[in-house]
Amino acid sequence: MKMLLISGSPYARKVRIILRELEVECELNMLSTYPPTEDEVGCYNPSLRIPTLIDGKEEIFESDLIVEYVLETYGHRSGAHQAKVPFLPQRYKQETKWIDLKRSAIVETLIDTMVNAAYLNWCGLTETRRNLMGFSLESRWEQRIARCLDWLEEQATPDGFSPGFLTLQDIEFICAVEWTDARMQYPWREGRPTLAALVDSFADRPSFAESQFPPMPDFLMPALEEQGKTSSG
Ligand SMILES: N[C@@H](CCC(=O)N[C@@H](CS)C(=O)NCC(=O)O)C(=O)O
Repeated sequence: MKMLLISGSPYARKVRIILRELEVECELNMLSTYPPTEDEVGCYNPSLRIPTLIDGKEEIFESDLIVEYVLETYGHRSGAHQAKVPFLPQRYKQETKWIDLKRSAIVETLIDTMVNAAYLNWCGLTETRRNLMGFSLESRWEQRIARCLDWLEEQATPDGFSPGFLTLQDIEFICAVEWTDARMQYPWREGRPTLAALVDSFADRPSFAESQFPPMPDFLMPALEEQGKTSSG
């Protein structure tokens, strides 16, 4: 099995963490250029995005589908149960199905919005004018990010969203906020002590420690400084 990815992708990192938790061998094919080219990814994934997983004849894309595939195919691996806080190799627990799925959905909205906000900023667009419907995209996104984080703060415990286990929702959330720490200066910890404690509680776990995001590339540093100025007013 091999996966096409870049080391700075929050979508790829969650798959990496799950593979590591399940002790599934996978060749990590780190792409050296960004964005992925037609030649590298186009023959596997029409969206031209990573992560893309190739397992024999099966080519899987979209990180959530990759997660489903990995859990269905390799979720029974015993390694998953050996840790003190075991990884729960399923998308949700039956008794908390809808809340688990809603948490995953909100975390996905959170990371998509944060990535869009960062990309807009890296285009030099720190303030767009109101659109034809009368609202500005970035203030709507800012509002959404804050509301999603506040909603998650109410749901979290310092030991995870379902204490006693490492769940998919914990992994998805940690990948989302640690990406923002590495790529934009968004103060998500402020006023959200439970989420901060949750992230810190898993920091030393090998699957997280080994897949940390690399530092911001030099060519994005000016944008990061600009973001810092904007968020501190
Ligand atoms: N919904 C997709 C998002 C994947 C995604 O946006 N990947 C980024 C890297 S973090 C990418 O490949 N971007 C290239 C592009 O937008 O052309 C997933 O969950 O896999």
